[in-house]
Amino acid sequence: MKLHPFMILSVLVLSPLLARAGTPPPPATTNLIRNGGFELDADESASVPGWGGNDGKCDIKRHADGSAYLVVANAVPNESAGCGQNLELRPEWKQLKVSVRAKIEAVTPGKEGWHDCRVALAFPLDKGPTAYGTPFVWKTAAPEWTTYTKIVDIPAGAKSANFSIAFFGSTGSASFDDFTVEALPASTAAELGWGQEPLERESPVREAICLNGLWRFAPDKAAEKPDYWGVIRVPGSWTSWGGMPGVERRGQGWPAKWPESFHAWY
Ligand SMILES: [Ca+2]
Repeated sequence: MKLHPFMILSVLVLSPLLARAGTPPPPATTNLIRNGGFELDADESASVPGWGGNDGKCDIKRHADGSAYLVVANAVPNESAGCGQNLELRPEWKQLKVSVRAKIEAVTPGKEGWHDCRVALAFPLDKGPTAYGTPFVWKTAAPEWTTYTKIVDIPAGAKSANFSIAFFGSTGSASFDDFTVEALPASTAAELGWGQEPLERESPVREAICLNGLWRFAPDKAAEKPDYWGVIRVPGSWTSWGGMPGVERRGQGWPAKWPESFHAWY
């Protein structure tokens, strides 16, 4: 895709202008979710420690080996069931690697496209509407225990992430265990981001994909110079304008300063 500079203006306008401060990232393998294995105080009825929003439709059950897992079930059409957890984000985190082991016994979707079983992920923003990075959606049963993993971009300016494991406006029953979330700093994110943008099925005939993320990017000589390709965030700025995110990795031989007339490849 070849873009003229004026096309970038629309990206600039849509993006929150928040600078990123620097603090050391935690080890990449740290699970940021509290009680993601559902083992804490698992025998306390109607309580899932670390998880809020439980309205009695979340329960703890046991595998054959005695370890605990979460069951979410809703039998009333047009109602919802689930529990959630809020995660504070650090400015240097670029992406979240979300993983869960799940067994979806039954799902009957509701009227709206989001009325299904899902691990929902919302990023409330100070400026603009809440951004969504929903990692996993089930509209039909998947009755074998399966580990699902996805890498989700953190929108610029997001200070927290709200996770929900839920049936929204739908009925069914599902089991979950080993819920983990790891933060990926910029260097790791640049290696893992391509082609893993969240894909959401809105109906049997309609899917939506968010193209925000890390893109390969090069000034105008990309075709004849393979090493010229770098990495940029979308949305983002070619320059450091307004402190907003932009170039993650420069290509070899890029000019120190952009020329007045400038074309680029994404
Ligand atoms: Ca467990």
